[in-house]
Parts: sequence; structure tokens; C-alpha cells
Amino acid sequence: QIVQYLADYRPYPFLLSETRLDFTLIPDATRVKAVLSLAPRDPDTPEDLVLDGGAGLKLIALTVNGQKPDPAHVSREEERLVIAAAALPRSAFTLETEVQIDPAANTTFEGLYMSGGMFCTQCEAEGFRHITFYPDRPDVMATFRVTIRSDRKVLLSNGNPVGQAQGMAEWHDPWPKPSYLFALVAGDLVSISDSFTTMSGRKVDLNIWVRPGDQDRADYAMESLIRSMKWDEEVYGREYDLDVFNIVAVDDFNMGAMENKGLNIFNSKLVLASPETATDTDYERIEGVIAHEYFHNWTGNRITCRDWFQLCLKEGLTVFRDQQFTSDMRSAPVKRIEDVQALRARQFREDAGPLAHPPRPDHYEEINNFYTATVYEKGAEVIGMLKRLVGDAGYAKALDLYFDRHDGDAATIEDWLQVFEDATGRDLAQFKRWYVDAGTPHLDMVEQWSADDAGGRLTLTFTQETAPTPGQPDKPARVIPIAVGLIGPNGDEVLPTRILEMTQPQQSFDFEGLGARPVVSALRDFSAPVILTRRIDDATRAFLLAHDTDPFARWEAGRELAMTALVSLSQGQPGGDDYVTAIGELIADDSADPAFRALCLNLPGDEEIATRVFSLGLTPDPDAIHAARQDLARRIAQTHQDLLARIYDRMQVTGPYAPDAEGSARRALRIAALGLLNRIDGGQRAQVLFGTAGNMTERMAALACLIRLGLGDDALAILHQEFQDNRLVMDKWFSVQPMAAPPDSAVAIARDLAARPDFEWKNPNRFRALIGGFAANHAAFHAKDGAGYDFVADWIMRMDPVNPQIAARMSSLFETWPRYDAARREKALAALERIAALDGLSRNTREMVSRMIA
Ligand code: B3K
Ligand code: ZN
Repeated sequence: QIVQYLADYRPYPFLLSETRLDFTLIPDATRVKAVLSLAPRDPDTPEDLVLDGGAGLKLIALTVNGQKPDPAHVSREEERLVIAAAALPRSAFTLETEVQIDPAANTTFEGLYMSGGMFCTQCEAEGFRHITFYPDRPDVMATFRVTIRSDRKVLLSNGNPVGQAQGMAEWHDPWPKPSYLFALVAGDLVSISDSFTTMSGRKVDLNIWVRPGDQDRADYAMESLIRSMKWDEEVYGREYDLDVFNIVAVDDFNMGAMENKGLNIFNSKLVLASPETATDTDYERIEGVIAHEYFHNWTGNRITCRDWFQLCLKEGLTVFRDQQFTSDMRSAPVKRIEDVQALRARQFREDAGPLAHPPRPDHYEEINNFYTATVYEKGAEVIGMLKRLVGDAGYAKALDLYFDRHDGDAATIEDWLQVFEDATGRDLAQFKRWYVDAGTPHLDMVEQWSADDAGGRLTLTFTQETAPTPGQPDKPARVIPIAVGLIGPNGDEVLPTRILEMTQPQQSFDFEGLGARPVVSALRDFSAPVILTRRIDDATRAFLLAHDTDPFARWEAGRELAMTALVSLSQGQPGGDDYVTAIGELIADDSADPAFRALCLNLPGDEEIATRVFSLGLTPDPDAIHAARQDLARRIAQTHQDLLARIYDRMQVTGPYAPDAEGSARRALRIAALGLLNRIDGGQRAQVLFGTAGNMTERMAALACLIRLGLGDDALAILHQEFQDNRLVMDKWFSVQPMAAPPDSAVAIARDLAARPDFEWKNPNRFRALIGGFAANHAAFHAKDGAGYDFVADWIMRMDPVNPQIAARMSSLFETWPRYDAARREKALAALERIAALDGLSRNTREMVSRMIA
């Protein structure tokens, strides 16, 4: 069966209480013995025992209660092993298997594989079936006892260590878990260690395991872990539940990190950092992802998902929690603006194209294709709305009930919503649409002002509409919490933030007794993931940018000023004067947070402009968009030359580097100023900064500036010389070149880089750095002659047989193809069709490409 449907769910017909595993680790001939304690769920209805198992498993031995079953009762199918009901006892029994696998030949980085000489696993979503035969589904939960035999020095698995001898280690995980949370690591690693005492006074050993030589770059990850553990106790009342928490850094990893019980495995780029090698953004991500994986211990592990359709149950909630954490650790407004920018760039884009799907999809072919911005980031937004609607106290009550009621369960979105209904008494039937419907609602706001005796009345009329998405032509109205505030003509707030609850396709809200007509600040804090349109002129936007008390809405006003100007310029019309004036006033305000000012100063990227142009019913022209953005940036630089130069000088941080909110805010503003000044100073400042800065944040920014001017060669050579042995820095080196290059030279640059011997393309980070870096250059990827599409398609085709997950993920770079002009569409479609025609194309990439072509 190719397509999996949510509606087909049925519980596994067997109960599994304990899983015992015994690994003998040999790179090309690892043996895995598994002992499963099973029992029929309903002894009166005999069922075949179906175990998942990939084609790479070589079955060595199989017994049921110690006896070999009659071979006629055992069938090996392509991806499963079936033992006929006739060969199974009617009560509890033990199934023993032994398989041989070849981790050294595993290039997919799924299941058990090798990275730099160490053994390592990745099991979510369905990797465990490449390790042994097993009911590889999240609702089958068991305790695990694991023995590892290997000559590697450090042997790790989930849970608590229970035995250690020469060449051997034993682990026991007392918390029942699904197979996707299993992990094993064996390598010659070193650790940095610390400890944490939980709120009930238990001491937990904390270790971060890295390759020898990397241990001085793991401190920040450790500090982040300790902060996360403390925060989850204080804010959610959640305590850690094992004696030890291990984190391992791995160079070859398909995504960011993985929350395996008690043994998180991380892409090394999300663990290792030093001021000389990592940027402020890297530090912030490390803190956020360490927190995210740690928070999964409760939202994901203790309470897991019944099936993979429920993925956003754990991911949306855990993203929401990590966003709250970062807001508390750093600046809440800045975090909110960053999150909205990311949501718009990745999720709105997804929602508006052929890959649109609901946060809880109801069918899929390959679940790995659904670890998306919609499941993660929109999943988190939906929880944010829920919290707004029930209030902070209601949210806290519901979460307590969730942990209470569902600890140890494999739960569903229905369970989650039920908890909110029971805790708050609210009916969430309509709210559920956010989980089951795809697409971003368009929300239109019309203001009506009538002066009367009692003062004035303002009526806000909202209309919501969601365009059809694949498989979902009709979109009923959703509940939309709209946060609104009113600001008087003198700039004072006359109505503090209030939540309007919209439930109808069209709905009006009145505000009475107002003295004079106020300015409306709408969708404060981005209270719902919608696209808001309103009729508003530049002067009013500039007023909001100057006076709004809500930082998000204030930033948004400036963003809209810039965006309308850029759209207009890209259509060959004038625009931007109001923005240039307003931004000058804002950045001159030294009392405002430098990070906020930096966010306001950074123009929307080409891709975001293209998205806006398209949503206005126009066809984006990548070259015109690029030129418009260049033009506006140059005008800002020219107009505010002195102010920007002053900011650049004043924002220099003296003293030792610290990756905290304050230091990174100053650097962010300084770099934003540099990016503009660079357009008129011939690269002078960037040249100096690259040579003198002691931190990677400023050096990378300077380097990008130089590349943009075609002056990057010396700096690139210096960086290469200095860091050729540091993979993470070299990834930056590979990505910044095609990303910052002038669009007409980017394809050639990317091709040259791809031909280098140190383009180790099978390493996912390196592949993403170059191919993803190139595609981030919007006008280059969408080059008229199709060269950008072909370059990316060629590499997807090369990657597909080696690592289908990475190939499939990269293919989504094409998801916006339908919005461009006919000539570009034709080229993009040809590239997609070329991929589709590849012999032996993986299920992963096939599903993605066929959804995009459909
Ligand atoms: N749960 C993992 C992601 C697994 C991706 C599988 N293709 C990391 C996370 O979201 O925390
Ligand atoms: Zn997660």
C-alpha cells in the first residue's frame, strides 16, 4: 500500500512489554539479537504477527518461545516479516531474532550508520526497522534493555547505565518508549560533564560527547541544557526522570537533532561553538535546539504520538515551548519578530503552493516528507492561538491535565483538544479546523468611523477567506483571535490590547465612546497566522512605526512600508520615500533596543518580496525584485550615511565576546548598518572589519559584504587557510559564496565550488551549505535561462540514491515554481520532470516531485 491514511488507524494486535537488544558492532557485519516479550491483544482473535524490517536486514535466526517456527508459517516480504497466526501461542510469548546489518554501507543516515568512525543511530520516523525486525510504530511502547559489544571506548544507549565491562556496556530504560526513540552510539569520544539537581533533589549526570579536540567548544551547549532543565521545572513543572542525560555531537546527520530518550543525538553544528567559529545566530540556535530536544522528554517521549499523522502533537507543542524559553532567556519581542519572519518565509510559502498540507495531515506516502514548517511552526502558532483564546491560566490548567491524563500514552490531537475543553469548558470544535485544514487565511479589515453625540464609534469589519489547497477546495471559517489596540492622534494608546474573537466569515466589532478617530493597531503580536490586508496609507504606517506600543505591530508597520515600496519599485513604479524618512527617525532613537532597530533596518529578502508580489495577483520578476531591493538599500545608505556611520562606530562591542542578547543585539545593528554602508563605501569598512574582528559574527557579515561587491577573494582565501580543518566553518565558506554573489555569477561560482574535492557532498551539512546557499540567492536560482534549476536538479538526482531524505527535502526548493512567468515555469517544470524520470527514484523524492507537478 503506497498511501497511508489516518482513517485506517488500528491498534497493533499485540502488546509488547519488554524489548531486549544485544548488539555486536562490526562496521560491515553488525549482529543484532532482539528478544521481544509479546502477547496477543485479543487471544480470541488470532492474528498474524507483522514486523517491519527493511531490505537490508539479513535474517540469521528466528524462534518463538525458543522453537523455530515451521518455515511455511514465516514469510519475508520486501519491507516486513510475517509470522502466521498458526505459528503463534494464544498467550504471552517470546520472539527472538538475530539479524546482520551493514552500517558501513549505510549512506542514508537512517537506522544504524557510521560517521567518522563512530557508530550512531537515527530512528525517527521509521529508521528502527533498518536495525531489526520490529513493530516500528509509535503506539507500540516497551521498556528497553540493551547490550552493546564493541571495541569503541564509549558505548551509549537510552536510559540508565547498568553494567560496564571491557568491550561491553549494558543500558536499561525503565520508561516505556516507541522504537523511534531508541538510540545507540559507540565511538572514541570525550565528554564535558556537569550535573543538575532536580526540583525533588535528584542529581542527574550531564554529559556532552564530542570528538577529541572539540571539547572546548561544548560549554555553551552545556549551559543551555542546564538552563532548559531549570526552565521546564519552573514554567511547566516538569522534572527529568533518569540518572543521566547524554548528548552526542555527530558530523553526519540529516537534520538538526534528535530527542532519543536520555541520549539526544545532535548535528555537531548545533553543539559546537566558539566565538572564532560560530555566529550569534549559531549560538541562539544551539540554545534553542538544545532546549527543544530536552523539552521533548515530556512533550514527545513521556507523552508520544499515536501515529505519525499526529506529529504536530509533539512538534508543534515542543516548538511552542522552545519559543517561550528563548523569549524568556533573550528578548521576547525580538524572538516574536524573528519567528514570524521565519513562519512567513517557510510556512506561508508552503501553504500557498503545491505542497500545502494541514498541521495534521490525513494521508502521506513518506512520513519523512512531513517534517515541515507547517507541522512544526504552524503547529506552534496554533498552540499560541489556543493560549490566547483560553488565557494563561486556562493554558496552564490544560497543560497540567495533559501531563496528568496522558503520561505514558501515545496520544492524538483529539486528546489534546479534549484536555483544553475539559480544563476550560470551551467548545473547540471550530478551533480544530486549524489542525485539519491547510492554507493561510486572508483576513481583510475595513474601518468605519462615525462621529456621534456620545463621541465617536469605530467599527472594524473583518472578512476571512482561505484559498483552496490540494485536495481541499472548500474552507469553512475558522476561529481567529485578533489582537487589537487603538492609538489616539497624539500617539497615546486609548485602548490597550484586546482580543477580538472572530468566528464568522465576516464579522464586525464596535468601539464606542471614542473622542477622536484613533489609529488601529491590528494583529498585535501576530495573534494569528493569517495574511492581513487593510487600506492604510504610508503616513499612517509611519505613525504606527513611531507610536505603536506593541513591538511586533510597530515592526510590522515599518515592514509594510518597506514592502509596499519594494513591490512598487519592482513593478517599475516609484516608491520608498516615506520608508527612508521613517527608518531614519527610528534608528536614530538610541533609547530603542538595538536588536529591534536592526530588525527594522533589514529589508525583506527577494523571496519574501516575490511572495508578496504573487499574493497581489502579479507575476514576480526575480531580476526586477533584486534591482528594486538594491536600489532601496542604496537610497537608505545615501540618505542616512552619517547616521549609519555613527551607529556602526558606536555599536562596536569592546571587551570579550559574549553570545548574549545584549552583545548580539549591538552586533546585529552594527552589521545591518554595515550592509547598507557597504553599498556606498566601496567595501572599505567590510575590509577592515574582516581583518580585525575577533568573532565569527562580524567576520561572516564582512565577508558577505565583500562578496556582494565582487571583492571577496582575499578574505575567502584567508578564511580557508585558517579553517580548512574545521568542517563547520568550511560549511559557511561554501554557503556564503553562492548566496551573496551577484546573481549573474552565482551559478558559475556554485558549479566551481561543487567541483572541488573538499565539496564532500554526502555530508548533509556540506550539501545543504552549497545547494541551499545557492538557492537562497533568489534571482540566481530563478535565472531566466534555467541554469539555476538545472544545477539544483542535477544535485538532487545525484543525492537521491545515496540519501533520499536529503534529496527529497532539497526538492522543495522548487515548490514556488508555479508563481513565475511562463518561460521560467517551463524550465522549472522540465527540471522537475527530469527528476521524476530518474531510474529508481526514491519514494521520498517521488512523492515530493509528483505533488509539485500535479
Ligand atoms: N524529532 C526530530 C526530527 C526527526 C526527523 C525525522 N526525519 C527532531 C525534533 O524535531 O526535535
Ligand atoms: Zn522536535
